[in-house]
Amino acid sequence: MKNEELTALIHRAALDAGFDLCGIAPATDAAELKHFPAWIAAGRAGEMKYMEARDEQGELRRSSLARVAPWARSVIVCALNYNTEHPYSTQMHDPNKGWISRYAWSREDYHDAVLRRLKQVEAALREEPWSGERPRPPDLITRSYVDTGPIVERVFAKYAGIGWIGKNTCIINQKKGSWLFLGVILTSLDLTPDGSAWNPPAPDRCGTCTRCIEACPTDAIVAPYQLDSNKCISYLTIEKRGSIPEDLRPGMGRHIFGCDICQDVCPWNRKAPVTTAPEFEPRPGLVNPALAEFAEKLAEMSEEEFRETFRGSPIRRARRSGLRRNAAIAMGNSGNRDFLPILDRLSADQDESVAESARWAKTLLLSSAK
Ligand code: B12
Ligand code: SF4
Ligand code: SF4
Repeated sequence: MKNEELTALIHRAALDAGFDLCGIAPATDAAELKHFPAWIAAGRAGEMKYMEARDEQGELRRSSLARVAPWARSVIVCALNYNTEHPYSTQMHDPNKGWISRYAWSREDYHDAVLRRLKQVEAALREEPWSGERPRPPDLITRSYVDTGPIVERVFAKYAGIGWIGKNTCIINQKKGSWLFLGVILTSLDLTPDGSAWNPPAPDRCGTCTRCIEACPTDAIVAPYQLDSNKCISYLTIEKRGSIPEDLRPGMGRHIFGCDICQDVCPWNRKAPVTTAPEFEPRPGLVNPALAEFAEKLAEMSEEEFRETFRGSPIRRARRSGLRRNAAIAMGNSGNRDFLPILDRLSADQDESVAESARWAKTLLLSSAK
């Protein structure tokens, strides 16, 4: 089998597995990776210590694939559309309701949904192309990752032709928009990098647009293509443990988990197609949930009930404590004094980050004009 045939087989396997896009990048360190050490040095990763993992020589693992996986020759990048037919956060203005990020509505955690499909492509690559004429290389290595590898996935997605890196730092595809999850397969095979008619590499199509930068309520996009996690609502509501810095709370609006604003306002998402993957159909109660109900339900749940209710959901990452803290802040930002009684109760909560956030929210509501 010729190299082009191998590439075609991978594309076909990716489509069969249900991916929307697939491309192949060389496993070389692209220029964009040079920004990574500076990003870490500036503290942009906040408390996400896993981003700072270093090798024995003390080098950041994610800054060089050539160093961390010298055996890898190619990176197969696959993308899965998770968009469903529901309005954008920027269209929802009910002060009684909060926002959970589009990607987290799903019935199955995206890590599992993407990894399952990657394993299918990996199996096809390990089994199908080889015959007596072209026996499988005995030292063939393949490794699938969704977030978990020492890789800045978006850089390889760019060189695989999946899309360009937008000023909001997301991978955007000209036809599919940016509601895409990424997954990568590293392989020791020297595959022909992409550029097929199916998926040609795309130039940067942000042009003079700066909508995402202007729309970000916490100014987290500190410069085009540069995001400071410490300020990003996605980081604050999902990754940050304990209290959220007070100066950032007003900008969080009514976000309970994640944030979609810099993608909602992107012109390339105006006509984004919807997914065909059934696991991304929203779970009941997660699209624009009523804040009081959401907070009450969480308050009544034990930790075990929480784990059970959200089994297989990305929501679990924020933990029950984080979600309750976020809901309290969201109620404060709602401007709706009907939330005062529930905030009163939460102010005496055993969980100090919930109690403290509720007290902050109460003060904010009481100080705002009626
Ligand atoms: C840590 C992380 C986060 C952090 C930090 C985000 C960030 N922008 O770095 C937080 C928690 C904030 C986050 C939020 C989100 N995330 Co996230 N996240 C990751 C993770 C695990 C690592 C990202 C990383 O390495 N960041 C480090 C920075 C330096 O890299 P980068 O932003 O990609 O930046 C590169 C380019 O911008 C480049 N660059 C290009 N041109 C230029 C020009 C200049 C001048 C400069 C300086 C740099 C530069 O330099 C960087 C590389 O060194 C990846 C999975 C993975 N392993 O890659 C998912 C990932 C990026 N996240 C994803 C998603 C879906 C989200 C959210 C949409 C979730 C949500 N709705 O809340 C938001 C989007 C926020 C946003 N605008 O980025 C998807 C993105 C898919 C896509 N279409 O792009 C990924 C790929 C997960 C996946 N497997 O699908 N995430
Ligand atoms: S996800 Fe939200 S907070 Fe983070 S950069 Fe985008 S708009 Fe800003
Ligand atoms: S909103 Fe504009 S600048 Fe931002 S990513 Fe989309 S096209 Fe690029």
